[in-house]
Amino acid sequence: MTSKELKALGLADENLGTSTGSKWFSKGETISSYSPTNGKLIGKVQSTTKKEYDKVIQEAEKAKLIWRDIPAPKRGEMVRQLGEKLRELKPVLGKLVSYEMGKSYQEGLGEVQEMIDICDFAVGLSRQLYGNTIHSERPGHRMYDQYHPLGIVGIISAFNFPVAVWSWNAALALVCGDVIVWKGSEKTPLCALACQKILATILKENKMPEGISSVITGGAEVGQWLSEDERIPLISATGSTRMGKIVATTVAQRLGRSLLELGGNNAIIVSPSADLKMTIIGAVFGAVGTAGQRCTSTRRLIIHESIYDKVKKSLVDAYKQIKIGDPLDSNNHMGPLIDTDAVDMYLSAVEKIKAEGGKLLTKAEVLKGKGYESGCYVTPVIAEVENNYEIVQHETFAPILYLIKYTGEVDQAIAIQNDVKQGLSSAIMTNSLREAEMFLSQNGSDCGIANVNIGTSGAEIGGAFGGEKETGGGRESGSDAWKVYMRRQTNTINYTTNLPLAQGIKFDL
Ligand code: UN1
Repeated sequence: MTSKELKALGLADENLGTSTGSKWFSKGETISSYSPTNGKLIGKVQSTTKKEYDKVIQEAEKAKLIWRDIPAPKRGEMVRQLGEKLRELKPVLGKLVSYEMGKSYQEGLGEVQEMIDICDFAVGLSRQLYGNTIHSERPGHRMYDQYHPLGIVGIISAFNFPVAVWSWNAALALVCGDVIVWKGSEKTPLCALACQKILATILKENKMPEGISSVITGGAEVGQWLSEDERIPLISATGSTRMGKIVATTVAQRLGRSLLELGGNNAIIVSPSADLKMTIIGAVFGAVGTAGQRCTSTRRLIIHESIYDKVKKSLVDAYKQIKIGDPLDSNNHMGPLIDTDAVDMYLSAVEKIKAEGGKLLTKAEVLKGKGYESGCYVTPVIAEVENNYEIVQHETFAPILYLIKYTGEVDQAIAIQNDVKQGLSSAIMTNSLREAEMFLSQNGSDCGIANVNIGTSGAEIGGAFGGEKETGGGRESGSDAWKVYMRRQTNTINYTTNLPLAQGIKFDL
């Protein structure tokens, strides 16, 4: 990343960290952002102080009164401009994502493409924030429901999708008439600041006030301020189940609304009729893409015993082809983990697999030598395990793929697939219509995402994204996910001179 590229993203200034729009102010502690690709310092930012936080929320409170009065299609127009700007900046923003987070450049570009896609989606949505009309049981009465802006939406996002997850929330919240306050991950602060700069410029060009889009920076404490804050009706949080439980209980204490998108333990069922070529590509991309650090990463393969050995051999062969190294070099398939703490988690998971009786089919090691100086590069692992191992039940954010054998019919595989606490993404590779429909039925996958003949990761923007059980139940992005960003109001209007009561109740004076 050259200084010219950082400048193109507005990241050349000093003292970035907290912003209410075009105004930046930061007196907090310094956070240094190092690239996991080479261990080099990318930049320094300031974390948000409590005083600055309160200033941000005050500005947001003022701005929400103005923003909610702007017609939704006009708000959509500004989101359209955001999408246009992202198209222009896609190569350089994708590069920053790759450099600061460590995913491959292709995936960095893909992430910016998700941002563009959600902007497009939100622009259309800005003319489609529909309520229903309802036929009243009373004569001369009309009923309908309508959606109003909520106010301030707090967004907490994780390092693994340092720009896209914000945009899913931001684009929808903005067209819904909400103002946004975002705490990105302290592991990828520059990505967050770059996004804020882009949006703030657009809002300023449109002569919008400060406070429509704000960014705050810091660790769990800063997230806690958001969760506790009664001025913020909705907190949308993406990250670990551990974090989500803290956010959910804090927000629930004040009866606020939370939208949670938490951990997954995603499986692909490989049935006897599966197309093995597709299966291997889908499984390998799902397991090693983003170095296994997507919520939707493929963690488990549940393979029928009749094809188990064949699939196992093909996978081990495929893993031999995987090139690990600088994610900005398009010859490499897999980049580093986010930091050395993640490497420690990977190593400890490998130890647990062995201790519980699992068998490693590939070598688990931290790579050393030229190109691997950051200490964050590891080899992807395939392990034969049982589904009930404690470590298998747990989401490890690393490229570790578990192979589990099933016997009998597809219901056996579905039972294994559902026998975890998480419920985000799932898939079946099959050419049997009966198996596919069974998997998608009420007796099938219990996940928020269930795919047939594609892998577990790489969801499109048009669908609602999220999952059940410990994944938190929230839905973001497509379909009718927008409804959670608005408050619903039911209206009944009487255009007669009588006052009939519902349920036929008689009450005369
Ligand atoms: C995440 O990991 O938090 O489906 C989001 C996918 C991406 C989004 C993942 N579109 O893999």
